[in-house]
Amino acid sequence: MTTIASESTWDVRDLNMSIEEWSTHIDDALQREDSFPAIFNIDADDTREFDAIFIGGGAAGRFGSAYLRALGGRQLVIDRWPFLGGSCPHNACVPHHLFSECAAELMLARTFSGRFWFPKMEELTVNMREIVDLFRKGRVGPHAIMNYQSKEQLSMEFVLNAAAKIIDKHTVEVAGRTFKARNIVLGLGARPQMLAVPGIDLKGVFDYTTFVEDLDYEPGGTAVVVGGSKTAVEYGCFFNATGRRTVMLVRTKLLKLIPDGETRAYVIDRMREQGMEIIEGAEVIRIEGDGSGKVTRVIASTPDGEIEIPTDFVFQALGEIPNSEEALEMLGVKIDPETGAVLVNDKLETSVPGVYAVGDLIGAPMEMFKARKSGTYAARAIMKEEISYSPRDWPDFLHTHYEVSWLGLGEEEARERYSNVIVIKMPPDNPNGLNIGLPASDRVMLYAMDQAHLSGFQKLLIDGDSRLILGAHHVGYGARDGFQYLNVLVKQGLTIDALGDMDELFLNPSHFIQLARLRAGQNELHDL
Ligand code: FAD
Ligand code: KPC
Repeated sequence: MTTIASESTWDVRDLNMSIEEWSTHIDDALQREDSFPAIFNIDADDTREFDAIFIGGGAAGRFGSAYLRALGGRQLVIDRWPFLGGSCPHNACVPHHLFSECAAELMLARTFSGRFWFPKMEELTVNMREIVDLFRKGRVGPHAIMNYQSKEQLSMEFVLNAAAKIIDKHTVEVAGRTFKARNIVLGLGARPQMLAVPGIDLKGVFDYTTFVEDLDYEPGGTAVVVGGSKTAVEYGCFFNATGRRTVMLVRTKLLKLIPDGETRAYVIDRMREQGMEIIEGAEVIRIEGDGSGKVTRVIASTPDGEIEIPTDFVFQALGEIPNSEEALEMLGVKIDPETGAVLVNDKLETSVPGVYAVGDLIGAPMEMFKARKSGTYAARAIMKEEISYSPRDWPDFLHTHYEVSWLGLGEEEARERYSNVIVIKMPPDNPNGLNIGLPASDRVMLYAMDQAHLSGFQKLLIDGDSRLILGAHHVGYGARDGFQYLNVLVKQGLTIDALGDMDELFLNPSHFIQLARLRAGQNELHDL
C-alpha cells in the first residue's frame, strides 16, 4: 500500500495506484477531511501551456477534460473533493438509484407480503440508517474507479482535495500553487435550495446532501417531504416504502414535469395506493423543535387550513441553485438573476471571452447527459472545432416506486398542436378500470398475474396524418434504456409503420413495437 507524505500536498504522478489503493486513500481523505493533503497529478515534463483549467471535476469537468485530452490538448482539472466524478456518485444520482431500487423491491415485498417466498412485511419498518451507511461505504468504489480511469487510462492531469481560487480569467490558485491556462472552464455544480422558514437548522431537517452525510439516528414513524418534483418524489417513495408514514407537502402541483396527464394520474394514484399522503397547495410555515434542537413538528398551511405534523424527520427538495457566486465576483460573468445560472452561448462560452461554463452551473436541465455533453462541447470549442450545443428534446425519467419514462409530447399538448392525434395504450380504455394484467414484462410479472392494476402503463401518441410518433410514455420497469434510443429515432422522424417493422424481443413494452405493428397496417389510423 502506498504511504502518504505528511506534507500538505501529495504528488501521485509516479504512483500507479490500483483501484483498491485509491479506494483506501479516498476513504481516508473523506474521514480526515482537512487533514488529508491535496492530491497532485501534474506532468512536470510537459512544458506545454494548459489549453484549459476545469474548475470542478464533476461529470461536466471530468468529461470535458477527457475530451480535451483526446483531442490532443492539455488540461488540468481541480476538485475540492478527493475524487473525480462530482456529486452524482457522492450524494445525488447514485444514492437516488439505490433508494429507488429499495422502494421498488419493498413495494413488491409489501404487495405479496406473507405469500410465496415473501416475508410478512406489515409490521416491518426498514432501517434507513443502515441503507445510508451501506451507501457511504459503497460509494468509495465508484470514486476510486473515476480516479484510476482518469489518471491511468485517460491521462488527465488533476489536483484533488483542494478548493480552487479564481484569480483572473487565465489564473487559478490551488493548495498554494498557481496555474495559468489559455481558457477556464467552470463546472462548479449546484447546491440544494433551502426552505426560508424558521426551524430550518434543527437537527432532523435534511436535503439530499445532508441525508447521506449526516444521518446519525434512525428516524421515527413519520417522514415529511417538502417539494413536488423528482428528488422529493424519489426520496419520498423510498421513505414510504421503508414503512413510514410519508406526507408530501407540495407548494403547487405534484410532478408537473410529467407531460402527459393520464400518465401523471396513473403515477400519483399508485403513490397514493402505497399510502403516501400528498397535500398540494401546501406551504411550510415553520418547523418546531424540542429543547435539545431536534425537530418535533412541521406547521404548514394547506387549502383546508393550517396543519401540524408531528415528526423527527423532514426532507426538503426544492430544486438546486447553481454555484455561480465566485465566478460572478472574480470574473464578472453574466448570470440569470432569477436562477443564478451562468449564461453561456451555444459554444458554452460565458460573457467573458475565454471563460466557459458547463453542467449544472448553467442551469436547467440539471441532468447527467447535459453535464457530460456540455463538458465535451466546451472542450471541442476550446480546441477550435465548429460546434453548437443547446439541450433540447431529451428523453426524461424519474422514479416513484416505478420507473417513469417519457419523450416528446403529452396528449394534451399533442392535441393542441395536431388535429388528428391517435392514441395507442395499454391497458386500453376499459369500463372496469385498470384491472388488466398488461403491460406485462420483466419485473412486473407477479403484479400482472395477481395485482393487475399495478403492472404499469404505456402510451404512444401518433399524428394520424403524417403517421409520425409524437410522444411515448411508460410506467413500469426496464423502458428507460429503450427510451434513449427511441428518442433518437423519434427526433429523426419515426413513423408508426417503421416502429412496427422493427424486430422485437418477446415482451417489449419499452419499445411499443408490438402495439405499433397491430395498427401499422391501417391506412386510416385509429386509437387502440
Ligand atoms: P457536480 O457533479 O456537482 O460537480 C461540481 C464539482 O465542483 C464538485 O465535484 C465540487 O466538489 C466541485 N467544486 C465546486 N466548487 C469548487 C471549487 N471552488 N474548487 C474545486 N472544486 C469545486 N441526473 C441524471 O441524469 N440521472 C439521475 O438519475 C440523477 N439523479 C439525481 C438525483 C439527485 C438527488 C440530484 C440532486 C441530482 C440528480 N441528477 C441526475 C443530476 C446530476 O447529479 C447532475 O446533473 C450532475 O451531477 C451535474 O454534474 P456537474 O459536473 O455539473 O456538477
Ligand atoms: C458510477 C457512475 O457511473 C455514476 S457517477 C459518474 C461520474 S462521471 O463518470 O464523471 O460522469
